[in-house]
Amino acid sequence: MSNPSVFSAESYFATQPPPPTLQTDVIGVRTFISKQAEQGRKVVLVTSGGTTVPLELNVVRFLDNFSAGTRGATSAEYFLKAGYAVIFMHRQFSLQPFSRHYSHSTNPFLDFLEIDSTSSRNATSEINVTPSKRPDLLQVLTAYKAVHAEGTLHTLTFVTVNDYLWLLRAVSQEMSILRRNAMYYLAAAVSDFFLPRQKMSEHKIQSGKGSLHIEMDQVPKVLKPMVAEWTREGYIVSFKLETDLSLLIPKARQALQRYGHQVVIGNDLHHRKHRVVLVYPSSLSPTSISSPASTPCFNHVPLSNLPDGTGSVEIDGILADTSAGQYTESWIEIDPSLAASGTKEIEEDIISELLRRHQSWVAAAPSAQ
Ligand code: PAZ
Repeated sequence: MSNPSVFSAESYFATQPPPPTLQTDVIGVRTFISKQAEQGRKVVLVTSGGTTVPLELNVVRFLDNFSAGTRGATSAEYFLKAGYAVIFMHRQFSLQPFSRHYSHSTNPFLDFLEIDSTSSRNATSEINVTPSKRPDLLQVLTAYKAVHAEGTLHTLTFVTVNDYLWLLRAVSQEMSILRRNAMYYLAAAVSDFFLPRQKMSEHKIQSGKGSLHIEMDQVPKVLKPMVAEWTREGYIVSFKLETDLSLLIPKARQALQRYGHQVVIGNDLHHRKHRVVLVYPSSLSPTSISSPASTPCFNHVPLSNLPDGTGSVEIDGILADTSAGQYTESWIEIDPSLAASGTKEIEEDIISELLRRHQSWVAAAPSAQ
């Protein structure tokens, strides 16, 4: 660790303690993976929701971010539907596959239930599901029960960025035995800054001394060791969130250039539910397989109000070569009103495209998988 505020992944894991449940979590993941491998399933790790950054050891205050886990929970359902086994690593209490349809704030389940006071079978009244809500509920419940019966969903939780990093490393290392049959879909909104344990105050930070100054350290860029060391040939999909649209494509390209993984999905905060861009090295074009019958609706050209991000660009003080040709973009866009009403979910099209590309990645393995 030459610059004390910039941790390498190695120095991070050497100095920050693992979460107490790590060993138990790893055993559960190992068992799940070996069962899925026996059954010949592909496995995807979906990370979802935001990480917290505690400010005290006895945590009273922490930094957090906006992510509700919608992208991750929704995507996990589409992976399951496609026959993948899913390790769903999510922020505690964020949205989860299936139950997300009945979130306490947007669709409280008590509103789906009625008391049948006409029933005379018991002294107590019976509960019924509101008839108009039954078809949707039946659909979700059927898919949920099927996934449970098949044992294809394994859930892990994190809260802090430290929990997240330790879990990500451990799960990735466990999944590496699947080689190309593993996909990593990193949709969690992970803090870029944290307070190392050694700098935290033990007790609640006291007020009364004027303003509060906290200097945070940069969270190590773990995609680098993830690609180079933790996973073996796995198909890695990272996400890039920006609020400045002009940075989206250059930063996605820069990430591919720096870390050497397979896809970056760029999204901007306010349009993320109906528009994303998949950026990938042009060398990974899935030509070895034909398109599925239900190819999603794509816009292969950037929308007119978006920058195409070609050429070199200065990012974080570094001149990045983001030349077009080396990278290819596919925009996926759905009708915003359909996305807002929940009639259509953009994740359906994202996953459909990734499945095609992952299949191509598996087929292109140097030796048979
Ligand atoms: O959780 P959500 O559905 O509200 O938001 C999803 C998202 C924007 C967090 C995700 O699509 C994403 O971009 N994750 C990576 C964020 C980043 O660290 O750049």
